Amino acid sequence: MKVKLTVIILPLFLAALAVLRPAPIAETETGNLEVIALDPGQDLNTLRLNFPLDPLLADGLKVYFLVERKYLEAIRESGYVFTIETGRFEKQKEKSLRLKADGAGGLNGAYHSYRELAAELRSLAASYPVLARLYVPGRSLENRNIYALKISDNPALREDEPGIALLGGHHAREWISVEVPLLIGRYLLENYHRDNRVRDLVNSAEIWIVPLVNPDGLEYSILNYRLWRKNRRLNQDGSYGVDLNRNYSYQWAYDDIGSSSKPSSAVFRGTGPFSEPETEGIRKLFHNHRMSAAISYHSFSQLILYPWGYLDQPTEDEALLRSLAEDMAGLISRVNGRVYQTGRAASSLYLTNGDFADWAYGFFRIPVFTIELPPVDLLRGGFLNSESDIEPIFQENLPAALYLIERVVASYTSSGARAVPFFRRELEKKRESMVKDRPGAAFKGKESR
Ligand code: 0X9
Ligand code: CA
Ligand code: ZN
Repeated sequence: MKVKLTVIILPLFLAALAVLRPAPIAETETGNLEVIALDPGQDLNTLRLNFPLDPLLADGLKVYFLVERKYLEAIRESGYVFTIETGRFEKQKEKSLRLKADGAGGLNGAYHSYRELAAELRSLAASYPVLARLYVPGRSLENRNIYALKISDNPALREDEPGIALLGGHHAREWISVEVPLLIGRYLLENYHRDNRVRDLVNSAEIWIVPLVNPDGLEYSILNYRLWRKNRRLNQDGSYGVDLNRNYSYQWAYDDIGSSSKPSSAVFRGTGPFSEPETEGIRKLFHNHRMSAAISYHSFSQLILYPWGYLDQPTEDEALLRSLAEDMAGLISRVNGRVYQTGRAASSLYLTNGDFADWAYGFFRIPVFTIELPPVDLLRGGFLNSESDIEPIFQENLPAALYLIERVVASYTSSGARAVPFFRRELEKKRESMVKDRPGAAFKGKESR
């Protein structure tokens, strides 16, 4: 199935932006980048095979990529037609000299910086000690915590309950993807006592809220360069960043279309599977706590994607994954009327290898979805989501997340072998021996048995 990207560009806003001069980008590693827009009728897969391009978005009319300036001539000579749109992407450096990331009305407005997120998670864990416990399954390169808020009854104990992980913030610039899992977590806690459904779900599952997989990248995006995507690894060649959503072990480096071996590429896969401490933290979390389902929030395009991403082939569980995705999309559209298209990840605009979803499904055989949240509100706040997007995007995603948790709980409690979520245990075992993954290191978190 072909998934169409459905971002809607508002012509008015484009006209307003057209008068803005391209902002000079001072940072060494971003100074040589341009944003180009191409007609999607052209062979973009071949283009991406030949040049390191960073896909930014598609709006149904054009596909936008970040690319190093030195490639522009060669791309043109290969027969591709594009326009340069760099001026539309304002840099925040100048503002950041005056404003800090933290605090209301700062550079990131209502969105959470790392520090704000840490404070919020600590406060939730402190306010709901009976229902929530904060874990740190890993630390980033710059030594920030990767937080995992566990929400369940008896949260300090491992109980025989299915785990559901809601992840966000793999990509630095996708700020809304941090807010949605955080707000879902807060909603569960705040409504536990007044909503029977929420109470039942929280009592019968272990819900892991991991809103920010890439804290270093987020801070860089807030303070330096709004469109930063990767983590902040200083690579061999002097460039920065590994794409954390290409650094997972399942089919890592399967080909050079779905990820890049070139460090300066926006989809650089790293020097090896789990070479980055951030993905290693997620790996640990999943190896030390049995997960039965996961959603990885990204932005944007309004899509619900399921594996595979590395190859345009169905998984053995595609029918079930598809029906879950369709059910979730139906629940989402009922809230604000926004349509999220569903489909196999690889059938969408491009292939990926080493992404979280392929790994979590490939290794654990659980239902895993990548949800690409809605596009920017172009009339408010520029290219990226406005502050007023946070609440409606959370609201529309809440029923879908609750539904997935509910389905997982129902399947878990009705199966004889309780560890089996949706898919067969035998396959999971077989897969474990097939997949090259590092053996689980001892968990250094605080959880007691
Ligand atoms: O490229 C990614 O990692 C995800 N898109 S994003 O624009 N948020 O960076 C997509 C991951 C899902 N996999 C595939 N589409 N194959
Ligand atoms: Ca529990
Ligand atoms: Zn993303």
